[in-house]
Amino acid sequence: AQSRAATVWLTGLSGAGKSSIAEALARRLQADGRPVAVLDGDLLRHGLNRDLGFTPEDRRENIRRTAEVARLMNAAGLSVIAALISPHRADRAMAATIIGDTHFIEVHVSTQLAVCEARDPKGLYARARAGQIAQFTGVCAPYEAPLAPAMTLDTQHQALEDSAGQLYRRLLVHATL
Ligand code: GGZ
Repeated sequence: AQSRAATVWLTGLSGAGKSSIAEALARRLQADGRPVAVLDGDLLRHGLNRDLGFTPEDRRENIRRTAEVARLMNAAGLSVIAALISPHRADRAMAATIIGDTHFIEVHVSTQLAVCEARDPKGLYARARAGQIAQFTGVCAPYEAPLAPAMTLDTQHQALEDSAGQLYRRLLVHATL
């Protein structure tokens, strides 16, 4: 089958491993000579989305802008790996509509809260538990898991690099990217 540019959309809690999987997957695809860009929520919030916070409205706008960028990149022939918490089903559905349902591959990085919280690489969960971060996903703001993701990656029982490899093989088998 003919490969074509699409967007892999990684959703999951803070600390679930989305960014690491996105970078590892991008390296594999780039090694194959496939043009790919990573859109990381945390990084976009330093530039394009620096005016946005974490209210439901701001998260929705964050996801809308990121999806519009992904759409433009896909149209230019560049595949995209997006890594955003994107905690609301309705917002991910909006992203799918913007990008185009047939170009949107939803992947749940399903690492459970207790594991993310034990990792706490940036100390954000501890600060959220101490009441120092409002609306922190999983602590005092909701996360709605996908009901029918294209794939679910469990980073609790396998290394991040193995999750990336699993996703990479799946994309190749389906000639998605
Ligand atoms: C969730 C927060 C918050 C709150 C700061 N809730 O794991 P990180 O630290 O490095 O990446 C997270 C990032 C979340 O940005 P997203 O654009 O992915 O979120 S969303 O899709 O919901 O718009 C986290 C950090 O920002 N962070 N405050 N209150 N994550």
